[in-house]
Amino acid sequence: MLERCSISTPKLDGSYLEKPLLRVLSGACEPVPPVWMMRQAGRYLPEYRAVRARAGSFLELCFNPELAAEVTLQPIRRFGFDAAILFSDILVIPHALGQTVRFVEGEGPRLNPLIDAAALNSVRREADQAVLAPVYETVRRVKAQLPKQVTLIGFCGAPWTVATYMVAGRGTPDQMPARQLAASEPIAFGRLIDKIVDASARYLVHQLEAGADCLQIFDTWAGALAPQQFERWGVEPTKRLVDKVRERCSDAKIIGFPRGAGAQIPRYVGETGVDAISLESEIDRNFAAASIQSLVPVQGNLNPQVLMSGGEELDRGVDDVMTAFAGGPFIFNLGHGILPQTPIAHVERMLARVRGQRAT
Ligand code: 1CP
Repeated sequence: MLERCSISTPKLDGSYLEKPLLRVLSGACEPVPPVWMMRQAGRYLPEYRAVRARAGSFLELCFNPELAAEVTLQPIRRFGFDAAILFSDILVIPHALGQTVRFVEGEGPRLNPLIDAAALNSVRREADQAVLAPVYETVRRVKAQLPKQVTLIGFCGAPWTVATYMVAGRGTPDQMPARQLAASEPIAFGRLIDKIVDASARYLVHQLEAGADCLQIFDTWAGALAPQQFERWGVEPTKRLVDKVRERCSDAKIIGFPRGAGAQIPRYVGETGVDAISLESEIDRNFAAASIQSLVPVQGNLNPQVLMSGGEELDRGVDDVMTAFAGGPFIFNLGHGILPQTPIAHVERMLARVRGQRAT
């Protein structure tokens, strides 16, 4: 168990000392928590919309190192966040595994669904690294331009969450198609999960080699699984993914985001070995502080809707989150991605509040 407020840095190289977010991931409590936002590069920023319009399709933006690096850096320049997150998407892995992926404006991703065992088995064994190479180039470019105190976060989707999109072909309210196929074709579904684990491990290792300082694994659909299924399809594959990354990069720092996993998160921490947990807005804060933050540093939790509302509701929301997690290592963030309609002034107000400056 991690001792509260102790620095247990495995490798005290310069980057740990310079970057507040990495210090927190090593167990330190910062008097002012480092802060960033999920989906911080996105439609709420006019400068993002301008680049997005030039890029062509969304995937073309993800695979254009010059433009992807530019949109990764935009929120750092505008707000001075403590972390930049690589601009890409979790669905570049299905794309590199040979599945057709496209993004429909205003709707979201569309893939050719995998409807039966034969379709599951038809997925390529290995990701095409030529497809992913531009993402690594984006990491190198961002790294070269990032202020030294800013942490660069690489990421991928958790195997379960990526599989849900590969099976359903899109986001659905409960990702039922993947739950059904996992139940009716567990062997073929397990093989798909294995392919995603291998491709994602390699993808993350390449991101670290290109300059990512730490990683986040997004398991957006963890909460769609009942506990036993979460163990089988959520925890176990994530553990293998983490182990494979650490085989190559033993000191890799990894944040897990098992959204909706609630009471199962302490077990997820113990079994997967992630270094920190990103907390959704809906989680019970007392539980999270007592049973998760006592194990590992935590991140997140501000409701994106509260950020969109702004005003005093936002001030109270920020204060509540800060108070709940003041007793241990903490990174300020949202519980999920920023909503596209969010006014920029609200982000500024949130940052001022977190950093103890007077609200403007
Ligand atoms: O141009 C646009 O505005 C398209 C919207 C968009 C953006 C900005 C999509 C489509 N993806 C992204 C970038 C993205 N996606 C990032 C970049 C870094 C950042 O945070 O700034 C990251 C980390 C993701 C991760 C991602 N993509 C997740 C996991 C986190 C989460 O939000 O739950 C998921 C589930 C996706 C799939 C996806 N990509 C895009 C959409 C709209 C969705 C969700 C689709 C759905 O479930 O209906």
